[in-house]
Amino acid sequence: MRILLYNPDNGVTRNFMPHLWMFLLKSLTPPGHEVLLIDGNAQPMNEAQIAQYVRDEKIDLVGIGAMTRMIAKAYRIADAIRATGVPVVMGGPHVTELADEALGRDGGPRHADAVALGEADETWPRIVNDALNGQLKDIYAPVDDAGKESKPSLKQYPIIPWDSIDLTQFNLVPKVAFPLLKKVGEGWGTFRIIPVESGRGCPYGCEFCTVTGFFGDSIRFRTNESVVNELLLLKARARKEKGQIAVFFIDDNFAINVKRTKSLLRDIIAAKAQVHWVAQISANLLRDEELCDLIAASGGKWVFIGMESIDPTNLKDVNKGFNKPGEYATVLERLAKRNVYAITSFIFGMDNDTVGVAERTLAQVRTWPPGLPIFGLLTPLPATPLYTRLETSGRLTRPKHWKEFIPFAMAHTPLKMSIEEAHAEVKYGWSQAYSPEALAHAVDSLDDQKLGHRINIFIARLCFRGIYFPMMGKFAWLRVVSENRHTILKLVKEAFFGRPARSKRPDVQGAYEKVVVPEVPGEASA
Ligand code: B12
Ligand code: SF4
Repeated sequence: MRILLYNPDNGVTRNFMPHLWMFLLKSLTPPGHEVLLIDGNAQPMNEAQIAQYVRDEKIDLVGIGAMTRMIAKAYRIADAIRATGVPVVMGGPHVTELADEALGRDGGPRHADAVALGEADETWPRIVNDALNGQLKDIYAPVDDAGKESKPSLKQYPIIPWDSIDLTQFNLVPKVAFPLLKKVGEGWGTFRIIPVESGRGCPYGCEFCTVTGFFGDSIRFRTNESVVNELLLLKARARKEKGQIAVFFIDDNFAINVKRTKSLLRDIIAAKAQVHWVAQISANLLRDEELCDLIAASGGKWVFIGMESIDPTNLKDVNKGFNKPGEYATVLERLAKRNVYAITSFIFGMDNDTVGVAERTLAQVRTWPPGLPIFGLLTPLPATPLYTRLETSGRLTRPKHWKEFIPFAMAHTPLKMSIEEAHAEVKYGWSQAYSPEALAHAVDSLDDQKLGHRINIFIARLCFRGIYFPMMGKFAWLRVVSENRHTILKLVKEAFFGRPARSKRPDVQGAYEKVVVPEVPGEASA
């Protein structure tokens, strides 16, 4: 069969990274089938275009995966494909929770011929065989022989053939710039951010999160060897195509078992498998100095920290009391001393939030080492304890918010402010944190660092700005470049003419230099 795996676009940002599920299912497909991948964020298609594609390419089976926020688009695409007579299987977190919706058993229209519940590593080969025999069932659940729910072990993780897989749609370097950039340094002809998982599951059970329910509270890890080999494969590919690769360890909490993470990072260093990487790690686990040393030494550049709120009452309300706002600054300083910076994620519209929460949060953020703050709204995702709590108390204003997805819009009323006030707080957060002044300040606060680091933080800020302010056209970019021209000119001038030697920040000097950070090929230096 010819199988198409399709991920719908999120309608807000272009993709900066492919979705792992597509590559994983491709690798787990039984031999004898051809699997094509389309990520709508990289190759946007409307319903008519996808139907035409399916006909032209003579596709026999389509698999669609989607988060809740893309599910309306996923259903529209599925309807268009099914209208051509090709069966559609859907999987991922949303349809796992609301299989009846996808199968039209809730009174609405049917969108999928079959639904894969939960982790599909073991059910996917069965789905493909049933489709081949024209015997697709409605629901595929991961259960053992006794009919009990089973979670796949990650010990026999498939080899994703990163060295040969077609990744053209995921190159972040504009096509026109390929030939020139190939020759810069060790080559920048391509730049890709690749998702790699080293483990699954999180026991913390934060109220708004689907992960503990979906992946379970028992944590499973791949072997160190399998992760290291994957990194080596990725590095080899980057070298071959004179490009760069960075890795996003998509584990929900990369250091959930600190001992295991340290052993993995040591093995990465020993095998010289370092690439620049980013991972999600909760603040409480970053108290460990040795872990932070190993993060830096193994290529870690950015850590995503779900801070959520600077208010302990809010954190307790959503079952995330293990976050201690009092230690955020120390944790970020600890990372910054090693040249590792943080993507700090905040949620507004929590029950104890009042007007002014964005400014109060920013007032703290401004005292921290520069990073990438991001702001969202508390969102009741289906099947989360939060959804049940708000539904029971009659506070949902858009109980099926996913049917009509609106970016940065609440679906329930916060307790101490109105919905409009919560929206204004998010807008304020983004506008202030990504204003030209804030960007200039972030660059200046790294005055004692290599030019490369300062350029990195500037570019990262420009890109993150696009999460809230759509950057879809050339003009959007031109406007931003013009607004930030002073900072850009300053960096360009320094690149060409250098700058007078400066003394290092006294708080950073000693500790920073003690850490032995092996050079990662392609690291920008100036
Ligand atoms: C990486 C990641 C991202 C990346 C983007 C996605 C990418 N390019 O990979 C980034 C960081 C950008 C991101 C952003 C967001 N994310 Co996110 N993200 C993840 C994360 C951590 C890993 C995803 C992953 O690759 N998992 C590993 C793979 C193997 O698992 P999987 O995708 O679930 O696939 C398995 C099964 O679901 C199934 N499957 C999946 N699809 C299909 C399709 C078919 C046909 C079949 C048969 C099976 C199948 O088989 C796979 C193998 O078992 C997950 C949490 C998690 N651990 O999954 C959250 C998660 C997906 N994100 C979530 C959310 C809410 C968001 C945001 C909305 C957060 C926010 N408030 O801004 C944004 C939205 C982004 C956007 N604009 O689209 C939620 C989604 C919940 C939901 N019901 O929709 C999750 C589950 C985390 C959570 N807190 O609950 N995210
Ligand atoms: S720590 Fe992160 S992944 Fe784990 S339950 Fe909380 S929000 Fe979800």
